[in-house]
Amino acid sequence: MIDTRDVVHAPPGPLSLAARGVSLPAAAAFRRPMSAPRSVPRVLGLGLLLCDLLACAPTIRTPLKQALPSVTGDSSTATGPCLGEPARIDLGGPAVGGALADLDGDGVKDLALAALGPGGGAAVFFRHDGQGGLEPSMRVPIPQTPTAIVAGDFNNDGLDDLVIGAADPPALHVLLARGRGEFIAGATPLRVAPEALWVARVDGDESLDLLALDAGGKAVRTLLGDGHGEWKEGKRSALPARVQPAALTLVDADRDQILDLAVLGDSRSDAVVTLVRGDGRGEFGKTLQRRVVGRGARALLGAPLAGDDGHDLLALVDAAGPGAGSPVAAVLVHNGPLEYAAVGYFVPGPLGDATLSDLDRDGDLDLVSAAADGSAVHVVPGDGRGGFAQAQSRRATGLGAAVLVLDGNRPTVLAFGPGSQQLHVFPVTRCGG
Ligand SMILES: [Ca+2]
Ligand SMILES: [Ca+2]
Ligand SMILES: [Ca+2]
Ligand SMILES: [Ca+2]
Repeated sequence: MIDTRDVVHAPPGPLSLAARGVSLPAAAAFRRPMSAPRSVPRVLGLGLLLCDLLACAPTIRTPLKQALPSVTGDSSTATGPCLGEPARIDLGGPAVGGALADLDGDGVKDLALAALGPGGGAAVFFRHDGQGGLEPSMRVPIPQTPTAIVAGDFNNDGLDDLVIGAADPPALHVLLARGRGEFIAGATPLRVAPEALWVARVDGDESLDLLALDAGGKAVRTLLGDGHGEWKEGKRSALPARVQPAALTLVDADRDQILDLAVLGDSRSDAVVTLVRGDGRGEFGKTLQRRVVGRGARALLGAPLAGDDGHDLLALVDAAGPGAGSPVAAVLVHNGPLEYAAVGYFVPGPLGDATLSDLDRDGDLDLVSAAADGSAVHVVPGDGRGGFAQAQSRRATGLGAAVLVLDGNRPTVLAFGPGSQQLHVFPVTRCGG
């Protein structure tokens, strides 16, 4: 049984780290030697874009493995990664966000979800066996409505910590790891509830900061970390359009070693990627570039899609342009400061959340996306040059529109989100195998 009696939550107020520890149930895993601390996984952001996709010839410098587009759904001939039947874990309510962190100190990333439920908000912990097996571990009550959860080593001790955004009233709950599955809890009040959170270094020092999307999606604000697990509200930056949490990312678009903001939003009938310059002090002000990428903004991802530059962008939109009906993934390959080459691929859709992970371990990031209506999870193999092959879809009901990939010896795809009371755990298989 999970015992949460020791869980301590300070009410919103100055962060108190003197609270008692929160312990995960003892398990053999706790006694295994810890591996070296791993760096905080960050798939942040990105950038933006170029030309109207339809008018933009593919100009990626390296040749693609295949000619343009093609992707329209299931295929039995592909050899890339496929998803098996999902296992379902009841959450008692919808999860609003998930984060991967080594909760028990065994060197394997575990899962923490921020969820709603009959008993109120909670952080729900699952221990990961490294093979895709998830064991429910603990449910830590959050005395407010959780809105987002992120993981990072916020006090620089080599242990993964968690931050949970909350509303009613707005606050940031911090769970600092003490090792062996124990956490110290604290909270700090915010002026505006965060609809989503990102972990990044935005003010030039070595400690991790947070970027929060204001409820309503019209502005971001920086929450500057002090390296000890406490936060100070930084600058507020208005966004060029109302932005969904899945449609914002951080990339260094102008290559000045400072992260910039990339957002995908709707402007009139266009979906536009806007790159906004970061000033290195936590403010994002000057528009660097604005690109129409189609119609119907869905999601924006930043990652090394072609080569090792790391600042390419992938925008998911409902259609390439007026009169077009198929959802499109617009890939923007970063060729230099503010230089992008665009190419589009048809994808199954419409899509909700998306993430990038090398599911088949061939060294190239693959796109994992959830249908906006929670009816499917799609896997689109990437070729490492900005190209994508045919999508493979696993359909089921009530999946939720959020996806995460749990890495380990076997990558595992997780689907959850509003509209679903469950966590769905998909094994990754080889198609046709
Ligand atoms: Ca672990
Ligand atoms: Ca830590
Ligand atoms: Ca920059
Ligand atoms: Ca791959």
